[in-house]
Amino acid sequence: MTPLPNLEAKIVIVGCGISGIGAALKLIKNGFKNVRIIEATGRSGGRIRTGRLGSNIVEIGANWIHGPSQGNPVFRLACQHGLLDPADTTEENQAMDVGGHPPWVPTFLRSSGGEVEPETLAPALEVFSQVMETVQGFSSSGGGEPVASVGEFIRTELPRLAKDDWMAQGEGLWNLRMSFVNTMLKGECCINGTPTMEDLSLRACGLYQTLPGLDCTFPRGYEGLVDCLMRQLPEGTVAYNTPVCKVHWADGKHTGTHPHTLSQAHTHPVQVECASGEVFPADHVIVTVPLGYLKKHHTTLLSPPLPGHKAQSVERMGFGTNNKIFLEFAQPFWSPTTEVIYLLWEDEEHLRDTVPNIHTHWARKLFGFTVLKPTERYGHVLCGWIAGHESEYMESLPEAEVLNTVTQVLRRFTGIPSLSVCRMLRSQWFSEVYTCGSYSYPATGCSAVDIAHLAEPLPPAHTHTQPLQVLFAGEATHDSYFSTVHGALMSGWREADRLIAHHSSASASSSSSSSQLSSKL
Ligand code: 6YU
Repeated sequence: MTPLPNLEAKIVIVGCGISGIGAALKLIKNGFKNVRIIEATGRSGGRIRTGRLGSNIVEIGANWIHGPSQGNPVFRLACQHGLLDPADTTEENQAMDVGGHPPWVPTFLRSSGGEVEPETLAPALEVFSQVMETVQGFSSSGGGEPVASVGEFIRTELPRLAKDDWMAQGEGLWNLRMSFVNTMLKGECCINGTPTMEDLSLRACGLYQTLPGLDCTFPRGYEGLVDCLMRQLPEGTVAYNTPVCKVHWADGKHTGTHPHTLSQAHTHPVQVECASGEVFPADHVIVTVPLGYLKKHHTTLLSPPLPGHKAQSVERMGFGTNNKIFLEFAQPFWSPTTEVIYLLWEDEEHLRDTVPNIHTHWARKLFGFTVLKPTERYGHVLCGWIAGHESEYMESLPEAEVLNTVTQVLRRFTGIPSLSVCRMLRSQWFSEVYTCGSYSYPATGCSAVDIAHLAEPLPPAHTHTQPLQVLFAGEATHDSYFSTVHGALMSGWREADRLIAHHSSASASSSSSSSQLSSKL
């Protein structure tokens, strides 16, 4: 007979994003009675956040279900709760394999004003795609990379494949196609969440796995999913506006720093100390704070601090910024079929995805805009995408300055001097004190081992005297779906399963030792 877990164990989850909510629900559904979530802010959902631009809903954080098919638990839950457009859930959509790059209908605008025909850029797209495929090949074969970063590889490989062919067609065309390559590099910075492609590990970028399915959105907002899950939690599970400042645990080497009396520290090995002074004693804590927050605070958040190998992986793994700038227009300047508008700067140094001067040129890092569809639902709204330090700088500027700069850029690229924006809303993920950026990426120098270290619980090898105490979940701890909502959710479930298994085996060994004892008696 399978032994029953100790359902009385006190479990505290730090963070009420999708990974924390997922962990709590799984534990409660498995009968655990003492599960609390402690959340620093006044809301649930973390980086899933739906906002408003006038009467439109817009996603400030996560946008799409990446790979909406049966292998994706976010898709399954969204279907169960009726949160998607039926047209997005067809077998046909689920079977489409887009490899993380949905085939959007593009419009290309150039900095000298006006459109560039897609056919003119087709050879550049072909070469760029070819190089990116080679990049994936290195990662999947697990070795033999000639250089450390994806950016460095592209800088050496792309001109080798492109130069003679494109040069033969004239310098103007060569330059235009190289501008397109810069735009694609800036787009990849947004997708991967890296400041530049030089920061993305050639060895590790292929760890990220895509799922089949044509990416889709939540017509009534991503936060609808969070609301459905939160309704299943018992009332009072979450303590809001309660930042955790220290997690006290026992590694058996350091003398305790527990803020509570010795007797309480004895009965509950972990003490979760909050900025308010409140202390939550626990048997186990699941820490789900974003990697950006952990990078900044890990030396003080845990006492004793993280073991060296885990701290090094926290520092080595990347956590970057990707922001959105939503713009609403009275009338569209794009065609009804356009799904993405790319900006091609024709006067830039080739093969560069950073700007020469952030203060004066930050807006050049915008790779372009996606069009919010369908128009009947959203009106005429574009979403600009900007990654990296340029994006972080943008956050620091007054809203009016951002609006003015982006309007100037669009006037220049469209050649419409009267173009104006009705409303603007931007995200500021780097400035969010409990997030410190957007999502994780495998930085140059990282490998799968670093992600494994991030997910490793404390103490790493638990024994009867050193029980399992601090567990780690959150998107950055998922070995193949990091940087996504489904990766975050699955990481929360993984840690809940770890605790369920831990308590089952603990009760198995205690029941077997008690049966050994009774047989002796
Ligand atoms: C996805 C998408 N998407 C755009 C943008 C962003 C993200 N993602 P949470 O942060 O949610 O929760 C932690 C909680 O902890 C939080 O509430 C804190 O307040 C709290 N906390 C912190 N400190 C605390 C303390 N001290 N005490 C108490 N509480 C504390 N994902 O699937 N589709 O379209 C996008 C996008 C702008 C910012 C996204 C997307 C990422 C997800 O939003 C994110 O992973 C999860 O929501 C995180 O949940 P969580 O629970 O872990 O943390 C190589 C290669 C790589 C290839 N990567 C490409 C993949 C593409 C990913 N793309 C994403 C793109 C967009 C546009």
